[in-house]
Amino acid sequence: MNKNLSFSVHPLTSCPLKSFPYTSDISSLPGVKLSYGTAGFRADASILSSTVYRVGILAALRSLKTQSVIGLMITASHNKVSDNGVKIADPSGGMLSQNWEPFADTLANAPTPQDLIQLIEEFVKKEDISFNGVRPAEVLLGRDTRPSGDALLKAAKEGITSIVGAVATDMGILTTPQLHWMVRARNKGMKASEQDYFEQLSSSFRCLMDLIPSEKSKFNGTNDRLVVDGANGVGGIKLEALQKLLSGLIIEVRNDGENGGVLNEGVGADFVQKEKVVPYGFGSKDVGIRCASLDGDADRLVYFSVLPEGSSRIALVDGDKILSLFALFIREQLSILNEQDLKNSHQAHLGIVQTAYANGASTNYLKQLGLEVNFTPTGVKYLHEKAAEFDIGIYFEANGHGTILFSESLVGWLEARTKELSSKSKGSEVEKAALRLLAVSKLINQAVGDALSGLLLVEVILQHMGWSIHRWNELYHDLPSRQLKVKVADRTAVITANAETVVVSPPGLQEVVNAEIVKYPQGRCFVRPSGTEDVVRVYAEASTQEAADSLANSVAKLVDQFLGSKTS
Ligand code: G16
Repeated sequence: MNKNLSFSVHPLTSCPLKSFPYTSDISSLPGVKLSYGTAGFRADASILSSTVYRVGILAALRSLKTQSVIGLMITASHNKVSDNGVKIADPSGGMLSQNWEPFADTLANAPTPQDLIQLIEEFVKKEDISFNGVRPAEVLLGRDTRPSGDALLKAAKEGITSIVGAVATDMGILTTPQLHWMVRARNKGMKASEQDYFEQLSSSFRCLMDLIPSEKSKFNGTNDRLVVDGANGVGGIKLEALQKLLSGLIIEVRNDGENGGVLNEGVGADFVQKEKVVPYGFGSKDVGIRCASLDGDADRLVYFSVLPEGSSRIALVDGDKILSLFALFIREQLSILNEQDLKNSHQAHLGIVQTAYANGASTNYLKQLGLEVNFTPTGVKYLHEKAAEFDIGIYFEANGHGTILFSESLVGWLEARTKELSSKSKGSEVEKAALRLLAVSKLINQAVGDALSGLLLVEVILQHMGWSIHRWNELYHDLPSRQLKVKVADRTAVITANAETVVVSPPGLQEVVNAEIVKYPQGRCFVRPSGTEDVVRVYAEASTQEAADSLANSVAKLVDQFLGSKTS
């Protein structure tokens, strides 16, 4: 390992690298090809130090280029505990600009130190990146609770501080959305500590609770109780801290990682959503209680209730239903403003964004509400970008990853209008609707999907509606569905189009999938390569569970025939 290779990145830029460790991991692993993928690099933690070091360099360069604070999060989210990963938060708090992903890929896969140096030199020149001596690069670092996080954090710091003047600020163990929130807040000149995050969430939650119409029944008895599965990750720990600032809600956190449970193993949002069974620690004692599940880094949220049959089955309330609940509430507030506020020049445009995984019944429901529904490929980066085109854009993946975006111009208008109304029409329905929307824009994470802020918004909307989880779940009935993973020799051989609904390569695969789909009433099925795991995913929907299972199984077999099983 070449620990201290000094060199100058580009003679014109005065942007030298001081040291160059972790160079050999990737080149010593023939056949390993890393891709920035759906949400950053992910792999077995033991091979990631080189990658994390290199992403540290990338983060510092991104900070110099944008003259802003950048975030670097070490997490593999819903993946198993022995995996880890690394991703970048851009100045807005959103995902790394897609323009930089090819650079991230080549950087991570550069086989030798010389290749790496050359790549950086070329990129710095092309992007005209320099250190002007005034504003050094600054990167905020976060990590989840994975045991490998500490060592990888060190690698990230070394990568960042390889760039002259660059500052790496360790924000500690965080949820992924907390780090994204902090990056956004820092770049907006706002207070950005964890305490500030908790205070913003709790004060906007309080504001929404105070605005619940008095005639609506507030939660009582078992209804003010929520039991949360923390996936044995960071989310449960943070929720326990946050709930100290909340009133009107009793939260019991299970699987908070304290009792020897393993991260994401038989627990967490991904497990609950895919397997549709109770997570570890839940059972017949919980029948009738509102339950929620976070994933390993708390960027996903699903709800469920335990079914009374004495089995481990649940009624799942997934990301699509969370989206529908949010859409109903936002639509209600917007229609008050759009119809009753004569001074409303804004007439905000509400848009919905889903992926092909959205249950067909949810899309029909949203369309029946008269809402505009858009589709993007899987990956928050795509949904977020689309949602940002609206005054209010609500995006959710069925897996529970999503948020609500408010345009700056709408937030500005709401701020001004609520001030005007507080002097002229205090207590009016119009004022309350504007205040509610403003509070939602502060409660719900504007940078990325956030299970903690999403959970608080669900809770307050249920109280606003006077709804139980069962009433909420009755909004529409999901079509039975099944998701399968197929291990193949090379998942990158699958290329899709039309928001991942059509396979364009390998040739002929889509045709045989189509021939299967037509055999099933209300059949729908698609095939796509995962961006976070080395598998091809198959999703099928049909009028009965048996049919959905059968469609998914036959298509999985076709995928296997076309692509060949993985040999390892
Ligand atoms: C990440 C992305 C999500 C995506 C999920 C699964 O979630 O942020 O947008 O839905 O991976 O992606 P794929 O099917 O490509 O593996 P997380 O929660 O793991 O960060």
